[in-house]
Amino acid sequence: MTSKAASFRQRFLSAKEPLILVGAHDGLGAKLIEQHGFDGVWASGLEISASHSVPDANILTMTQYLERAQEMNNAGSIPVIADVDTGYGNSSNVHHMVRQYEDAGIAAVVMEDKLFPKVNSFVPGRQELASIAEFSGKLMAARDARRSDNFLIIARVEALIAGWGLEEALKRAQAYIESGADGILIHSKSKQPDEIRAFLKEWNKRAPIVLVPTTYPSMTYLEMAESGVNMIIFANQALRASITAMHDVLSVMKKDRSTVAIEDRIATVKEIFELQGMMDMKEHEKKYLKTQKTVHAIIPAAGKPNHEGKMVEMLKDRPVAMLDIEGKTLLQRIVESLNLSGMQDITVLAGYKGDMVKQEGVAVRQVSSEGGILHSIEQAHDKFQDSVLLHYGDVIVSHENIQSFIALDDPVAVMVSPLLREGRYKEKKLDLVSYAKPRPKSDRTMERHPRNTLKMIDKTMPLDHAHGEFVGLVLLNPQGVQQWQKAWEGLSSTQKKEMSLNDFLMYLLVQNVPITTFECQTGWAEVHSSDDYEQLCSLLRVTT
Ligand code: SPV
Ligand code: MG
Repeated sequence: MTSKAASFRQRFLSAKEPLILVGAHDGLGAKLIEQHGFDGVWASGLEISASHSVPDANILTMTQYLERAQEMNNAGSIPVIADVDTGYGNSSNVHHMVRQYEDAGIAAVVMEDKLFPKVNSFVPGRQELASIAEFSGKLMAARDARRSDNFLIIARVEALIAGWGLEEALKRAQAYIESGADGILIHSKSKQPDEIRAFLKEWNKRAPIVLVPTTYPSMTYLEMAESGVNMIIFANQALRASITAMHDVLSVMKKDRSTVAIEDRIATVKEIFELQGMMDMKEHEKKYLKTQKTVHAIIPAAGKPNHEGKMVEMLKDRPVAMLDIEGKTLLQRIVESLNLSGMQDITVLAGYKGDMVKQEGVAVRQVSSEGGILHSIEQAHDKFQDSVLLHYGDVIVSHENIQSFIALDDPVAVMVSPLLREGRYKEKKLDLVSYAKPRPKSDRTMERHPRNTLKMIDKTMPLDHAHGEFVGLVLLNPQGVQQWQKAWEGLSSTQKKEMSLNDFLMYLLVQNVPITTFECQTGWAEVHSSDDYEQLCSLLRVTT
């Protein structure tokens, strides 16, 4: 692969039109400059100093300037041309500087013929020039130090800045080219481009030229192109723009004690994430980060209510998940439990009164309220990767239980409550569960969440055949996700539309997919009847 330095050298030396570089002081600035299609980044000494809140006068060390240049270089794929002031000392410092910058992947350096420590060219007063001989020696040291000709060394002539006139500027430029510089940056602080025009005319394209039109912005790109300029540097305009924007929002926030008025003129946090590569990092994590288990939670909450009694009235305008339970909706409580268990990717499938379903921090998908629960789960097909937790929208489970449940690594697991109450059985058709190898009733166990293997799940099972009740949570590990998908693909479209979750779990068993049962004696509740609802409210009233 061609290095940035090699391709920049080629473009700079043969430029038919001037390349345009923009000044920056950090990786973020460099990223924005690249996004806008500029040819390169100018690692500006003025900007880097200003961003440290110190004068542009070699207050910082070479290492500090280099670190920033490297950061800008790493931020993207366009070349970085570094402002290295006077080379940070004499010819020995220059030798060291060139090695460091070249090794860091910087494409070129621009070194100025002032005395160390320099002062920014626009600051009135001391602008001391090195002798031609001394600076030529530094250029020769720079040339000898570079490992490859691709690394460009551009000499910056400060004679016009120091008020030494056109003749001196031309003399210096010629001497520097003869000492091996690859190009000349001729700098001016004049408000009009006249002295630059005069220089360009006399110079007559003898060697590549770089301009920094900070004080003479009226000089057009066309004129610079026709005068044979190879590169233009807009050295500090992006920093100046950001200072103005920051003043603007800071004063509004101070005055209003609020950010409302400025929200629509500032970048979104999402935009920051994009610029800093957060999405790429997440993709990487998915691929390489094996320590953290990713569990996608899916909450089916689309079904039409088939409740009785007072619940009919309560669910007239909202699904069960949006019932208010002591100041928070059931959904909010479910999401809090999931968040506390470390789950962030949560998808709610809303159908019946779906526009009522709103919850911070979750993705709500509108699905049809017709068809079975599996049919709506299918709408979260894209979430069937890594591990998946299906969580009914009408149950609430403590985060301690969820945490222990999702720590399982069995292909398919269901959460079961071993407490079966006859009264409840009579009033509602429970999802009853029986185990393949039930423990004798008297057996003690040291396990907090005893496990078994599912034999049957069915609403019509006689109560004395059952070992527990399905709580409404199913966990699939990556292997279980695949087995689930495979079994699902084998169903006819009518089955897909109508099959209940119980039947599908039984179908998995028939396909030789074992299902683990995971017991939770306490720490869960469902909201089916108005009694359930009132009981849960009073429970939470006591504990919260
Ligand atoms: C810089 O950006 O640091 C420069 C250009 O050297 S100027 O500030 O215009 O001198
Ligand atoms: Mg500078």
